[in-house]
Amino acid sequence: MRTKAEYLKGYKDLVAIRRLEEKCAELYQLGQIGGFLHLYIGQEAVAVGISNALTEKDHVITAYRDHGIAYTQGMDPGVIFAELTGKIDGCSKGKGGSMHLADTSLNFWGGHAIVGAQMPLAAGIATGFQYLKNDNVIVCMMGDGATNIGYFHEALNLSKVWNLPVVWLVENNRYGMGTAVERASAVTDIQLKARGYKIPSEEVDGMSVNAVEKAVKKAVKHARETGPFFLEVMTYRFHGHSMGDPERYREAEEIKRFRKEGPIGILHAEILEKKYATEADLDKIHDEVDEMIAAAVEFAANSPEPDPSELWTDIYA
Ligand SMILES: Cc1ncc(C[n+]2csc(CCOP(=O)(O)OP(=O)(O)O)c2C)c(N)n1
Ligand SMILES: [Mg+2]
Repeated sequence: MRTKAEYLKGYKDLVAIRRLEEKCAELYQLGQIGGFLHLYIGQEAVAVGISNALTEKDHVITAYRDHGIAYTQGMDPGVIFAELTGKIDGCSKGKGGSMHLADTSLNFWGGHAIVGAQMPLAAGIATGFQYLKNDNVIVCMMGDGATNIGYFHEALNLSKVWNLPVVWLVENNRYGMGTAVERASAVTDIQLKARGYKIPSEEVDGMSVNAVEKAVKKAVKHARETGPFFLEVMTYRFHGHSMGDPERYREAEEIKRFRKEGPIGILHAEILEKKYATEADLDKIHDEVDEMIAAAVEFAANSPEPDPSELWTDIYA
């Protein structure tokens, strides 16, 4: 982000993801969202930074913590809520749900619930791009926990052997479910894992939209021109792993410390310092977002249930 308009758009996107997620928690508690629900609160700057950095040639794939990146890739919040609540106007007519938002017309190849499953898929998509010589790149997001999975090593290895146009992007939020990185990973400086496959890597401040945007731009350029690049984005999730997590594995103090330096507060202060907006202007952005989210929830509420015949459409078996 450079211009005033870009900063304000970035701020609005952060707040929109936050409100969208808060509303999800509410709908879950009301029993309107079934299955699992993994909130993105605290990690918003990663999605905003990634989408800011991408061009129409660039694509994204991720894991199940996918609402934020779906939104920044352009998925309408009404469509997101419809999918989450199992309605016909959802991106997969309500059949995918929270962990499987996807719309390839938005260059978004989806959320994936099997930890690490998106990595071989990303390598395959990148192989397709390379074969078609279309200059496209895919950014494959994953959690820290996913870097201990076999898929990770297979996908990274092949991506370097074939110099595929892929950016491996780890969202290191310090935990995989209730397990801290240092309890699950022999190498806690996760970006070093990429070096084992001769893939260049960098650590990035995931609380800063601009830091993520800058790093992703550089990584995508490398992927387009040379081959894979690896980013370890340091972030933190403010809520539990999924709904109903008793969170016995971390101290309340730790959460408080990260919340104080959260992505929205950081950008809020930066915008005021640059005099790009006043407090009142930023309050107005919050009001606009509240209206947008309320309209989106209403859209989903009014969307019909899928017809039972939909059970047999758009499936493989
Ligand atoms: C192959 C596989 N093993 C285990 C699980 C259960 N599981 C769901 S999320 C998760 C933790 C993953 O943590 P991380 O990759 O750090 O992502 P985060 O939830 O922190 O975003 C596990 C083990 C799964 N979904 N798939
Ligand atoms: Mg994690």
